[in-house]
Amino acid sequence: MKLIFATANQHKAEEVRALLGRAFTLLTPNDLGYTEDIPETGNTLEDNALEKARFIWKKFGLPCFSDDTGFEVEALNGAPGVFSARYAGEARDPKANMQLVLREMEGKTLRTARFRCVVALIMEGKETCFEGMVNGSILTAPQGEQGFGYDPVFRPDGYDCSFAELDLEEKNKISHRGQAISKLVDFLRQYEQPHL
Ligand code: ITT
Repeated sequence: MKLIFATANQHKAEEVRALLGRAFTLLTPNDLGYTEDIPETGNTLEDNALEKARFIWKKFGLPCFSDDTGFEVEALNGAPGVFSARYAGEARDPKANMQLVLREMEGKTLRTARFRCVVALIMEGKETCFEGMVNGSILTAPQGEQGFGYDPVFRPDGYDCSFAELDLEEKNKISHRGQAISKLVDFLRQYEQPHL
């Protein structure tokens, strides 16, 4: 099955490709020659995920899904949340975003944090959303080189390392995105061609 993943983030695409396996051919807008921004102007992850999926669906008319993810820190009242990509400004610099969150967390003892991910699918014109979430805590300094975004400062519950110290398969097993994509795959089973 051919699916478009409405993202400009190649790290997300790499994680999702590993999760979907061979039953799906995953294309990104970039693979189809579209290199401009995909609008995301909503105030919730759900709104943004739907906006991105609708935009790409209208452009290409192929089955399509998107992913909107927020890093939610309890002591910051859920920030950066839906503003995770541009927390430190319109440059959308992941390192600057992470450093800003760390500065705002200086001296705070409440370290609870989570990633929440909403995947929006448009299939035969019908919209469906899937959610994944992973609880953990925010570290006081970055650790590890793998992953992307806020991974170096997030320690998932039950682990003594950051997301950036796990390899892609290990992160996928427990991550917000891994959970949401696993629900997407279950849902897509109904569209599989029966084997004769
Ligand atoms: P697309 O909208 O093109 O998919 P994006 O990077 O803008 O890509 P989001 O709007 O979902 O993605 O923004 C989420 C922000 O949170 C962004 O800065 C990412 O770097 C970060 N992020 C997303 N998923 C993450 C993950 O699994 N681990 C760490 N940081 C993540």
